[in-house]
Amino acid sequence: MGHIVPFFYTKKIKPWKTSLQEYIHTLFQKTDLSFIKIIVHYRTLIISDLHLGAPDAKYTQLEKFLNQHTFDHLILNGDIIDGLYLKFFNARKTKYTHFLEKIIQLTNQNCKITYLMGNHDHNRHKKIPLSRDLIDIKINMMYKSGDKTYFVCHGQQLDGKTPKWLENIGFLWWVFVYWLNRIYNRRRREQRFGYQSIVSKLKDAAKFIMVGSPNKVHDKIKQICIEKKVDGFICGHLHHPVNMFIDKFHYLNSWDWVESMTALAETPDHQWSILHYE
Ligand SMILES: [Mn+2]
Repeated sequence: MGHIVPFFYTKKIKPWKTSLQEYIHTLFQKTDLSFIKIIVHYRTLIISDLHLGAPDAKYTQLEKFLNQHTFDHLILNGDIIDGLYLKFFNARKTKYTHFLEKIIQLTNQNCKITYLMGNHDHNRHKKIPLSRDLIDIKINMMYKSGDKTYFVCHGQQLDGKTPKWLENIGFLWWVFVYWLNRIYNRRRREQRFGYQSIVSKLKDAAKFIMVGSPNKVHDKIKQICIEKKVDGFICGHLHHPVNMFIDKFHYLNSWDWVESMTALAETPDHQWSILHYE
């Protein structure tokens, strides 16, 4: 069966016309329109788990992402610096210091910056050029979004207590896993396969052991919301994106900048969403 061709297509088009059409078509296909920047303005942007200092930190992508948006308030919600990595390997200091300086420069554009300490930050802010005059550094905060109040913290508050020695062994295990993940994915790239994360699967398992099942996590979050008398809970740490309600409590998780490259964003009219770097 042949195709039914509308009568106007059957009309013969002059050869010069078709070649001009083709030329315009290819011109549009070849034109790189990425220079057109669509800048979206947000009231607040929340990013967490950057793990600066570790080899998997996404400096360039994060810098591009921050340039793609404008915002009045940036909340660095913990694990910004991988203190344990720096303690054990003491490397890449210049790279992360330089990057933090760039983040601090945002304050020149009237952007407020809050730094909430995560379990990997380990008081490293004392040794890096972070001025408390420019950046508000604390453990957690209350955040007002319209008529709702959120309790914001990195999320280590959800973990059980871990002894220091276990923390150090765990850290070295993750260094190994990330290394393995890099090698595995380099091979996959060579064979033209897509990215497949060994890390995220093992992280899920580890968080399950450390924090408990998702239901347990939700119970803890609910309990914190009741204790703090808030409407919602915002964290990172669990390396999972979340924008959901646990009963009447709004739970948001910003995921990370090691693998997923995501942020939580609040529009000026207090709508929350998860942004992905592309
Ligand atoms: Mn963490």
